[in-house]
Amino acid sequence: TETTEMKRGIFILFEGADRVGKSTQVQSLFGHLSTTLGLPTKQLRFPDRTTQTGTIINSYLQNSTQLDDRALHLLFSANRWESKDTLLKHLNEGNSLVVDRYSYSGVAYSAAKGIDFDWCFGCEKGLPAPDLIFYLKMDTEDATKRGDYGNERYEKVDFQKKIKEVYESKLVNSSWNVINANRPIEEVSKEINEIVDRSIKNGIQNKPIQCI
Ligand code: Z5A
Ligand code: MG
Repeated sequence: TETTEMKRGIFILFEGADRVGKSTQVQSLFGHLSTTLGLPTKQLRFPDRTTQTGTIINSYLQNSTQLDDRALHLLFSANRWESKDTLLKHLNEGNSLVVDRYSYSGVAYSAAKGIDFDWCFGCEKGLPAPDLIFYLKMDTEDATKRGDYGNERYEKVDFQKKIKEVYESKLVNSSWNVINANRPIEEVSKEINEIVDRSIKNGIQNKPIQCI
């Protein structure tokens, strides 16, 4: 039937500034999809620090490499482009993807440094687009109080406020799911699981994969 032909995995993305709980919620949703719903699911994160571009990015983030801001932006973007075929293959083979950061992190962090927004966004055009985006939202000050804050290059309050500003004024739109992230982990997960369950019930997996 037509429904069977359309069957593919769904691409779910988590975005937001530092320490809002993205990685925590990625893991929780992965459990919900794979165990509770029994769907074949994979977990991915960007930057993928295991590739050649990822190695340079990692060294930059740990403050050990100096790089031109635009060159860095292109590396982050290339890090996504080199995974494009894998992303599409997984989705077309029926694997759902729960992804920790993607194009919007790339644009938010670079535009927050003052690089032209459209130039930043242009590099992402043509990449596979997520079916569902969760934007985890909370006050910067509260996020900075969370565990491990302050070890990497970008973990400075003023810069984090600029990132939040770019997300909320230029990236988040009515198709995104804005989640109050300043609540207990289980409460946040429950809201996310409900949105995902409802989206699957409404046939989100039957739409063709879009491009950014
Ligand atoms: N970057 C970029 O510039 N350009 C790009 O294109 C991309 C990324 C893709 C590395 O990212 C950096 O790369 C990042 C953006 C930039 N900037 N910096 N720095 P990363 O994804 O590797 O960053 P991370 O190290 O995983 O941290 P994070 O993403 O900022 O954190 P998080 O994933 O949002 O939060 P978490 O690890 O789930 O939780 C943080 C802590 O809070 C932890 O102790 C949790 O146990 C706790 N937590 C989580 N949820 C809660 C709730 N609900 N209540 C209380 N405590 C909680
Ligand atoms: Mg994380």
